[in-house]
Parts: sequence; structure tokens; C-alpha cells
Amino acid sequence: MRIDIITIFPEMIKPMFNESIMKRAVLQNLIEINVIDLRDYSVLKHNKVDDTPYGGGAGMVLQFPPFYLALKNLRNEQTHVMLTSPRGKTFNQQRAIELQQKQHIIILCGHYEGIDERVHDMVDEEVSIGDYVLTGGELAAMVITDALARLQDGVIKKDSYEQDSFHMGLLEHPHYTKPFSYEGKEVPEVLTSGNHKEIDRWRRYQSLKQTFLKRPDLLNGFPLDKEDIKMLEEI
Ligand code: 6GU
Repeated sequence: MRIDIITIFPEMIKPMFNESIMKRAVLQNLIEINVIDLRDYSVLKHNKVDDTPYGGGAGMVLQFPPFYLALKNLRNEQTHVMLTSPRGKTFNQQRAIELQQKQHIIILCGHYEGIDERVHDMVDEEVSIGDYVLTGGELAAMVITDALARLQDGVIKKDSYEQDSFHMGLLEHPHYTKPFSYEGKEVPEVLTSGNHKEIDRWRRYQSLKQTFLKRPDLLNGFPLDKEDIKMLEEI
């Protein structure tokens, strides 16, 4: 997968590819990321890309031509173009899994109350990352890119994301590591038992319990089997 992020703040986004899993994913060519400065597509003096709003009012509005020219240069029939916007549909794990099929995604970073409406008409989808307002779409673009990158083959182990919260539709079970005992707090015995059937059962129970207590909405429509229902009754 290739993701192009078009932004007026490329330096805000680039550091995310200099650390940890994202760094390795890019170095190993498991994903191609291009952070593109919208100003490279300015047709005005001093690489200007914004102007005052028609009709008056405070603030500056990002202009249509730079976005138009950037898309003209970068997009083809296969490209999926996303615009970050608080009025978009809320991004979630299900959407990340669907988007994984795309070969090429372009993310345009919007600015709240600040992007020419004609840009909206050029995109395949508007996407928000939650019901709050950010100063710009850069963090949203980073969130979406991270969520997509980790699903690419080889970036993380498959069984690692298949147990993710939300991937299975349930919250994840708790994790523990050494030391076994610290300040009177101990690891649940079952995890040291070596009995994998019992461990799997405990983890399933804990997943159901976390979900039931913290995100009961996720259980709506979740396909519970007989064993799950018995476990839920124990909670
Ligand atoms: Cl995508 N952009 C902005 N500016 N604010 C947001 C958002 C996006 N998602 C949630 N809040």
C-alpha cells in the first residue's frame, strides 16, 4: 500500500516514521508513505495556499487550486482520496480493515472552517477520527495511517492484531509479564498453569467481562456462542 499525505505541515507528520514500528515498516518497504507539502502545488508568490473567506469573516481558507493540482498529479483510477474533516464519517477498526484493500490512498489534511468547499467535492470520502474538534487534520491523518500500516502484511504479527480490541469485536483480555509478584499484586495463577485450554477460557472470559463492563454497546450484534453466554452469566 502507498499512502500520500498532503499537508501544509509536513514536519508535523514526518517524525512518526522515525520511530518504532512505523519506522521499520517504511524501511522494509512494507508500506510506502509520502508526506507532501501542499505549498509545492501553490501557483502563487511565496507558495501561498490560503486566502480570506468570500463573504467575510475571521480566519483564512485553504484554496482550491493547490489541492486540485496535487490530485491531478497524484491520483489515478485506483486511488482512494480521503479528506480529514470533523464532518466526515467516524473512522474505526472496521473501516481500517476495509481500506486495507486499497493500493493507493491519498489523505488531504483539512483545516477546520478553513478549506474551500470545492475540495470536498473532489474526494471519495470525508473522514473524522471522533467527535471533538482539532486545529487541523494532521493528527487525524497520522491516526489513520498508523491504523492502516499495522494491518499491512509483515508489519506486526497477524495473531497480534487478530486479538486486538475491536478486531474481534470484543475488548482484549488483560496481559501480564514478570515479575509474578510485586508490592503484593500478583499475576492470575491460571496464566502460569501451562494449561492452554484453561488459559484460552480465562482470556475469553476476561474479554467478555471487559467488554460487558466497559463497552457493552460492542456486544450488540456480536455473535455470542453458548459458552460465551454461560460466561457472561458468571460476571
Ligand atoms: Cl479529521 N479534523 C479536524 N480538524 N478535527 C477533527 C477531525 C478531523 N476528527 C475529529 N476532529
